[in-house]
Amino acid sequence: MDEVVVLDTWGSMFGMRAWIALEEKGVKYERKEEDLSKKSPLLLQMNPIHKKIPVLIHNGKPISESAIIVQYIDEVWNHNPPFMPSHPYERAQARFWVDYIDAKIYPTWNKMWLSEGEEHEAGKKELISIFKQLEETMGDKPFYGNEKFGFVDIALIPFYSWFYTFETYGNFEMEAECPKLVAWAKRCMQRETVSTILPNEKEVYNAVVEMKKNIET
Ligand code: GS8
Repeated sequence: MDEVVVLDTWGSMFGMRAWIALEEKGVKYERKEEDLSKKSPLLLQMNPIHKKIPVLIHNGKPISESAIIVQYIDEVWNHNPPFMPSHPYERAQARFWVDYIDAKIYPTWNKMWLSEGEEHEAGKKELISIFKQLEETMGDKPFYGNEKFGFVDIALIPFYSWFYTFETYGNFEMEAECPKLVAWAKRCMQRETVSTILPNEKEVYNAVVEMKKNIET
């Protein structure tokens, strides 16, 4: 019997990826909530390099970095439909877009939410252009470049619970800017594995407002 533990924090788009992947594969696991202002000895021991969540602990062995965790889950629990496309070229494309998501969304949001004036405006424009790019490359299939829910969908859908926060801080509307992307997100939300895991968007926003207050005081 496999022992599977996930070290996670509420609201983390990276933590949600591991969580959705496990649910999709029907794996039994225990989720341990980490307080990032007071990291547990277990987190420090299991991810001594980055000291970040999520960490998947499979039979005592740690795996870090959410995109790597999702691919690991796909390889280990391979009795269920794969997240990865079967063709090597399509797999490379999927990895490219997940890498793009990781390199762009969170760093751009991070630049935007604490800044004002020109920097804030530039960050907002960049964030919208990233989502427009993702929307364009998504294609016309029901899921990201694919007929089936897969790797890129798992990597991107957690950000949907942050759309309201991005919109509110950036003063724009995702549905007006990227209608296809929002339609895709709603399709993903029809899956129980996604809708039960993604937190309420207003709660995410309130938590971010609190975080900002704490940084500013
Ligand atoms: C990012 C994880 C991350 O940023 C991944 O797993 O994909 N590239 C990694 N984790 C954050 C919480 S989510 O904002 C974290 O653990 N931060 C703690 C810290 O930086 O000290």
